[in-house]
Amino acid sequence: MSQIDRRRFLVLGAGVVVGAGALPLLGCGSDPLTVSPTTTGGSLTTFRSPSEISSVDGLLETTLTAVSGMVPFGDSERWAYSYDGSSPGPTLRVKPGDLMRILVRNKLDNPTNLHTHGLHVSPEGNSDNVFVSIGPGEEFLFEIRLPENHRGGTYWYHPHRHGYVAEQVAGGMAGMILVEDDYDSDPVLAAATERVMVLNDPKIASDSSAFPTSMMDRMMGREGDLVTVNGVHHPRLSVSTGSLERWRLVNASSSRFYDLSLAGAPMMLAGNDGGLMGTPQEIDSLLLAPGERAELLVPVTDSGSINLHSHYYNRGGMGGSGSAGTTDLVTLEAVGAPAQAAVPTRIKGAEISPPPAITGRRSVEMSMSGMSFRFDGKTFDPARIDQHLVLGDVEEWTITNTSMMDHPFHIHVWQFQVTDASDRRLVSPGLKDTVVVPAGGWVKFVLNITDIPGRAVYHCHILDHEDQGMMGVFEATVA
Ligand SMILES: [Cu+2]
Repeated sequence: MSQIDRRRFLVLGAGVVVGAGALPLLGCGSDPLTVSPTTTGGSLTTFRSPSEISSVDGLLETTLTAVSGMVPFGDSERWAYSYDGSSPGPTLRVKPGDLMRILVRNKLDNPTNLHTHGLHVSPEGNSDNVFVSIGPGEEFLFEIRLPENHRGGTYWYHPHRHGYVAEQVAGGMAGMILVEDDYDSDPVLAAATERVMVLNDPKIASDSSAFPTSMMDRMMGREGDLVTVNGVHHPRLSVSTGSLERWRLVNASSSRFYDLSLAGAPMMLAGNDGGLMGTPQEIDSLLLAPGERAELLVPVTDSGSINLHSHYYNRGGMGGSGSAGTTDLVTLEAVGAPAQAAVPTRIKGAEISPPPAITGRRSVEMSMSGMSFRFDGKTFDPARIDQHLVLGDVEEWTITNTSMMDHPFHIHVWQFQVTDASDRRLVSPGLKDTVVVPAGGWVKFVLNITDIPGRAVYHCHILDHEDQGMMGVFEATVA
């Protein structure tokens, strides 16, 4: 079926399927749907959004039960780790100043815990404390208070129990945290269609036998069998011309990098790890490493297909190929007469100030030796403090990578501003908590150590590397 025929079929179909106002994307030549459609916003579509839990009167209270077993997958099921049988888990929507009271129940055979990736919150006690270990059959109540001045943005949660992180995250335990901000009320932005997109690449199997991994998998960082968006492989949906899409993406894969591009519409980068930026900018491609987030604005002007692709990316390593070929992540079918979509040129209140004057410098080295993954020549030791930080300092960190593989560097509690990198395309104008340090290369960023004391970690976000020791401990103390 040609493109024109297909569009006509879609438009005709819209009138034929009365009741749902639906757009049947079914049975189009060599492009069959294998996933049962669900109804979202009155349109027939296979795109699914995770369920959502919002805070009420400053409190978000919920239980997340870590389980293993079958989860829905297309017309069938697949074996997964999940929260309450749902992968991804529910989206948690909160405001600055809110308290998140989350009871984690562990029904797995291994220990787990909970990390709120990107949130500027205390890493101690029963807050975002990765030193907590919840054994099989146990439960733990996390109470995480967002500061009143917390920046809005796209954050996420996942297990962070050292030694089990890659398996549990690759298996599907992850969910989005959206922190609302005053700038979200920008009228053009508020009129956009917001979509959460949790990217993962699970192994597809009917039991847990898919999960033990080879030494090579652990060295390279395991990758799954195919890519899913909110647990669905290559979802499609229909949109109207003249509308603006706001996509909030997280790379929740344990190792896979996504080199993203969009065909059929412009792609504008409006924000990344630490929230929106004042001026959205049109981009051709975006590298999204494990742990990173992006906010994309997509104005839908013409009818036809819009495709979000991920391209092959070589992240280095011995005999490894990085992520597999070009992959379709999401396909939109735009319908309607051509209509210009409004796009915000400036988002008031989201501007990022340049970093303050530097008061000190620090260097950290990421290295590999056989199956040993290290920071500054050492593997993780929770009893050792590797970096002593002092509140009030503004430090320039230089992260070097002496290995043959890219490693995404992530630090807890803080957002930083990347100022320079050996691969210039990795320099982002926004606030970041995760950045790729290229094989044989380096990244410089400024860390403004303002206000939250405590002990936490920095690590490689290829989670197999973290599990094998590529993690260090910092402690921030009052001067
Ligand atoms: Cu790594």
